[in-house]
Amino acid sequence: SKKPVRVAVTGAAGQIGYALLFRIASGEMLGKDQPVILQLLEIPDEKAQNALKGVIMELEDCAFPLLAGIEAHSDPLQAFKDTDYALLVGARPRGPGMERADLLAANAQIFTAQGKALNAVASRNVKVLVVGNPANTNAYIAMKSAPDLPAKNFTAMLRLDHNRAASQLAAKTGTKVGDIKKLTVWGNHSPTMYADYRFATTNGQSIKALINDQVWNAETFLPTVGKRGAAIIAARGLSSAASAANAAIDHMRDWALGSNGEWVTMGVPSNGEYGIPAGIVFGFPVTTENGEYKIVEGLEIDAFSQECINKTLAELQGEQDGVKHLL
Ligand code: NAX
Repeated sequence: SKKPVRVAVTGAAGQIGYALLFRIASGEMLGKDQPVILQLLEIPDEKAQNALKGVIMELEDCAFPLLAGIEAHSDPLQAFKDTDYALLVGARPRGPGMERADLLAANAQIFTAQGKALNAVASRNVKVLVVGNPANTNAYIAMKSAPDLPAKNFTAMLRLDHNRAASQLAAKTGTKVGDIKKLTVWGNHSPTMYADYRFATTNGQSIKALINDQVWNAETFLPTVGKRGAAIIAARGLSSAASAANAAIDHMRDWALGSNGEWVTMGVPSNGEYGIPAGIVFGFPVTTENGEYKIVEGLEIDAFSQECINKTLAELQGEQDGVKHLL
């Protein structure tokens, strides 16, 4: 049987952690033949550490055959030791009265420390997914703080936006979500993201042609996908957790095991594709194979799309400028 791989998860006692860890341990992320060792990180706070102990008791009680070990940590230098995968979920949420700059600074501190720890102790091929918000900018900070690791291995989660868009399109076209291909989401994981179905098909038919309604695209579809997180908070009183965990599983599974030629959306550092300045962590369409992703190139960008991409890029550049002095 395969040698266990190490999977670090931060914010492990949080909502997303609770929806995520059991699925990783059951083999849904890395395959039903891949044993895993979970290296869980929480803040040193006693309440968080106790909650983490409770989650670990439940993981033990699942008796997952693939779960080869569980560790609880409060220090990233221990949690990231030799880790092959790192899911950075824990982040500082915006508190009452907290300014945007304060939020960026608090997260810059967390992701600088975690990037440095990954740089010091993780596997040299560690695959990093940042879920904690602002996800793209946090991934950028971690990447910049880990100069000895490949920059391309730092990614941000746009997959929830991608999956939300797919589900809206399936409903609109009356087709199955599993039949939708060649969908993508450009940009920042925020309401400015641009979910783009111009190339998408369902059962091989062009979704754009089926819908044929640019007003619906601009005034219904994009706002619905962009504000879906807020709609879930309004309905549930809590932010999306199970769907976020599911998206994290999808992102890592496709990266590790391949997308079989299909497009998926990942937030990855640009190499200048589509005029996005190099280094910016941006949602792109990618295909994945043999543990590597490749940005889909050569897509035509029409005027409406360019406007949307410019808007989400400007927001990301603003975030990046806001943390530059901290790196
Ligand atoms: P919770 O507040 O339930 O859990 C976060 C956990 O992280 C807490 O237990 C906290 O103690 C821990 N934590 C905080 N700082 C830490 C640090 N420096 N090291 C280790 N652990 C730390 O939040 P949850 O609902 O689980 O959401 C987690 C993050 O995901 C938030 O930043 C949230 O905004 C973000 N999201 C990102 C999404 C995406 O698509 N990229 C969607 C869902 C979600 O909103």
